[in-house]
Amino acid sequence: MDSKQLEAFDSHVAGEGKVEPKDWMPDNYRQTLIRQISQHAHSEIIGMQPEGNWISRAPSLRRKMILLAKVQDEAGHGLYLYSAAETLGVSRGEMDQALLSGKAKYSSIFNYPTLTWADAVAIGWLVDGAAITNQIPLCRCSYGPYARAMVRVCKEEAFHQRQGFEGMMALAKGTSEQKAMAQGALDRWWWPSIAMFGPPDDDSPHSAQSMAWKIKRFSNDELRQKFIDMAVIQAQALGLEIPDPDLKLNEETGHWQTGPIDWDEFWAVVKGKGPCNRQRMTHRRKAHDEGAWVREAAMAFANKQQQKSEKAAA
Ligand code: BYC
Repeated sequence: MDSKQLEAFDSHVAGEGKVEPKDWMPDNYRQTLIRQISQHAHSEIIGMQPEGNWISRAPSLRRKMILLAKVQDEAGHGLYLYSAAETLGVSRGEMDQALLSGKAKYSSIFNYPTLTWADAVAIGWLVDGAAITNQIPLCRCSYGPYARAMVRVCKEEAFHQRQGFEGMMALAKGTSEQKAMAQGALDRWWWPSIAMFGPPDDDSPHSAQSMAWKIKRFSNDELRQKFIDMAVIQAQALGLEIPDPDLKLNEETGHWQTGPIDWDEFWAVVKGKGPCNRQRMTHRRKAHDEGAWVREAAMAFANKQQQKSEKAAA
């Protein structure tokens, strides 16, 4: 590696310059982005499953239409992100294989089941709320294609979060059974949602370098705290109780302090031992196999178009 190139790269990034696909970049920077962007894309695609399960059982036509549109949006996010990762020289096929073989991760949060309609709604409120807290700073990521993809993703996530909160409000202000459903969903999704920000800072191997490269703008714990401060106030507005007897406002810092997070559970889920890991991957592999004919047809069509344009140019 040429030290002058590295120096120029570091000072470009330090001065808030964007890195574009054809620019020189250190190999570790490229590999870090491929890892993060592809895993982010996989999370969007696997993330369609827990909510998708409720499309046929949504309680009204309006809720069904909203949920269908939201799940389609998540597919779109996956596609923007796979495209952004492809600009770094990795193919879609390689990324698919990494997911299907279990080499690449996806977000821990999608390995939990959606037991009731309220769970599907709580995903919109809490999981999309966590996602947007994490993703707004990514709009300022140093890698141009990722930052630009995030701008559109965040606009859609903001809508998703609001529809989730509105759905929770309808349940929380409904009958006592509906309110109990909303509380049950909050009980199930609270801890997984705050763990979703990743391990604590002193146990996060990638954070320091990713922050130096301005890929990450805030640490895992900083983003987690931002989310907790927002969600606690929202839970109060809903009249629901956060399932944490140790939760308290720290008067000095102005931040809400939680009890201990169960990191053993988090790592078990990341390593494949969550309640739904096996189901999510079985479903994904089946969908991939059943989509083989679509990929073949798309390739045949692309080849035909290319031959046509080569013929026209000859
Ligand atoms: N789950 O050093 P760390 C969505 C892994 S999609 C599983 O802190 P980093 C949505 C991490 O990958 C939500 N694994 O890593 C979709 C690393 O392992 P590897 C996804 C996790 O990268 C549909 C190891 O732990 N969002 O929002 O600096 C509907 C050490 O961690 C998790 C994104 O992907 C986890 N939760 O920071 C609704 C956002 N956390 O890779 C919503 C983009 C950590 O070395 N990604 N790990 O094998 C990021 O911002 C960062 O990659 C993370 C982790 C904050 C997630």
